Amino acid sequence: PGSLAGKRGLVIGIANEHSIAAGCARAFAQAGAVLTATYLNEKARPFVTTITDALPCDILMPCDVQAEGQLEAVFEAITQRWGKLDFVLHSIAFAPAADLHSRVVDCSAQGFATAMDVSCHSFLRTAKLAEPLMVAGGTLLAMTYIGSERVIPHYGIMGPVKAALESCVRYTAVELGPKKIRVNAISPGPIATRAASGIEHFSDLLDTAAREAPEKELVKIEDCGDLAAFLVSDAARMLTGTIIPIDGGEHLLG
Ligand code: 0WD
Repeated sequence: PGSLAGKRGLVIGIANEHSIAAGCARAFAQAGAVLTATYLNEKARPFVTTITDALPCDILMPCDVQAEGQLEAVFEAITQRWGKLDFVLHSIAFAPAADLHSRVVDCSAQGFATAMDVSCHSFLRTAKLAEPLMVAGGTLLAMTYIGSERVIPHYGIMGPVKAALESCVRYTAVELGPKKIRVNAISPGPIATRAASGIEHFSDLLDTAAREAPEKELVKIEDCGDLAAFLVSDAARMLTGTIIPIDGGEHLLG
């Protein structure tokens, strides 16, 4: 049995086979976990089932975190079916294109609120719903990017949003620590996904990473999966409140 044998986890953020969450879901399953997965809407569903059909996935439900009641319905289904939860991966982000492509200075109040709601506050809502199900402790994982700390060209308003997400990881780690609920974030280098394609000149980030990261190689979703599987395993039992870069060392460079 793998290191996640007997564990049950929720994966939010598989959009297609290229999604970081898809790499994580496969790694969780490989290590023996049983999953609940969500898809954004009916249009996305077939791309998600391509992944989940091959995995031990007990529950598959729609979840647009902005749609009233959908996140709650997922947790209700988990409560009915499992009565407990060991880990959650939150791997979603969104900013309206106009705000993403504008200067941070010009971000609209509505665009800012939407980006923060989908990409950050939904993590807090997920944590709150998971808390009562993590009776024997658990792990919450978020997906972030170094644009939180450094000004990365064209990352725009997602930089401040990821900074807020990382801060939420630290605060919730302190708040939930006494219940043995650990909270961490993975910070991958650039990966060509659909979300990434919304960032202008994203291929420049890929080129730079491949050329300049110490390991001279791009991080893959399988690499993120291996790290995620470790983080939700008992082997990471004393690890909480951290932001872990997985980028071949690119974060070390100026
Ligand atoms: O280089 C990258 N790709 C990096 C991504 C580097 C570092 C971090 N990340 C982060 C992203 O910011 C995000 O938090 O990883 C996370 C996962 O993103 P991804 O795997 O790169 O992208 P993708 O496969 O597109 O998955 C993100 C999904 C959305 O996809 P689309 O393409 O439809 O925007 O987030 C989901 C959606 O499936 N999503 C939502 N899910 C529920 N409710 C919502 C929503 N309202 N909005 C977007």
